Amino acid sequence: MAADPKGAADAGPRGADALVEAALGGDRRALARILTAVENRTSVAEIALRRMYPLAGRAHLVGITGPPGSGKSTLVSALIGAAREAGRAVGVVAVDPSSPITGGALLGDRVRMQHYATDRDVFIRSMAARGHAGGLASTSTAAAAVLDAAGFDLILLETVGTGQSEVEVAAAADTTVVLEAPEMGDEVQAIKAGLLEVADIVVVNKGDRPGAQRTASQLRAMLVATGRAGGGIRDGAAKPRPRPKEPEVLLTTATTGDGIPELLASLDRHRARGRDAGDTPARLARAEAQVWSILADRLRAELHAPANRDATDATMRKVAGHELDPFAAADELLRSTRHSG
Ligand SMILES: Nc1nc2c(ncn2[C@@H]2O[C@H](COP(=O)(O)OP(=O)(O)O)[C@@H](O)[C@H]2O)c(=O)[nH]1
Ligand SMILES: [Mg+2]
Repeated sequence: MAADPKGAADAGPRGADALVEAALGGDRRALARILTAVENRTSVAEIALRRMYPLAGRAHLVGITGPPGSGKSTLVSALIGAAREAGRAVGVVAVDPSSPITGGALLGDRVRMQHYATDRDVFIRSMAARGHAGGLASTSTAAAAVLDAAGFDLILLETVGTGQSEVEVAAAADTTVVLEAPEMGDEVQAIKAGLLEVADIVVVNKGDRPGAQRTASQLRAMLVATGRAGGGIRDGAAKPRPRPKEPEVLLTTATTGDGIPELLASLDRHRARGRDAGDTPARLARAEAQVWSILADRLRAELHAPANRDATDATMRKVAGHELDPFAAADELLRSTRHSG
């Protein structure tokens, strides 16, 4: 296998098939190359996902989000340790929507996780944002499916910031963990309300800091006040996602491991509840993110194909000149794809 992971993008169909079989056989470098293809949305990714998607669906997908500095990466590292002790294989996808270049902001995290560099049942991957809106959720979901098919039992999706796209990525997991830390200031309070809406489990990290207990109590009160029990959230184009149970609020100290076994147990309980319910809302949200994203890619490719490109450009110019409204333009473009297809 070539050392250059970018080479995956140039592999032909036969190369792609061999890559997938190698990854399924436990070749971690092949797995890394497939994830690069997924990130770059190349044809290798399509070949790999067509083969691997049916093999996935067993792993527990856990989204971890929260304000920068709350301790997400430290917590992920602690969770890896606890899950490995329980004999589980752990995949991590660290999603960084702010960085156009893989790795940038996450380099520090990767160094921190070097502890696991020699453990073949731990696979850590960072991913940058690519493409259009919604692309991030579908790319993360596809990466998780690849790791799932490759046999990882627990897949952690760590998101870097607290923007809408990160929330969508985290909320597409089976279980969404929202991290907070004590005394993080007023701006964070504003973010909190939105973040709490997607939480299945709320973790107050830095339990060793003063005020941690109080922060936990405040969060519990907020969850009751916002009536999370009867509410629902929106996942992109999906229907409101029912939240039948108020999230647990747990205290952890990621740096020492305090509270981590309890968090793992809470994750398992949430997963079990989801299984009983058929996993429907989160899994449907993931399916939709992937299919809508592929549809958008296909439609864009078709409208930019040589046969349609000039007409597409002309339509766009008419909209720019206010000769045509954007809805009429969309109608026109959809009709043109039906005729050419
Ligand atoms: N005191 C204390 N510090 C922590 C704890 N967890 C993380 N930190 C520190 O908080 C800082 C930010 O942690 P990091 O995991 O990078 O946060 P992230 O930005 O959410 O990924 C680092 O200096 C960590 O060592 C904790 O439980 N207690
Ligand atoms: Mg981090």
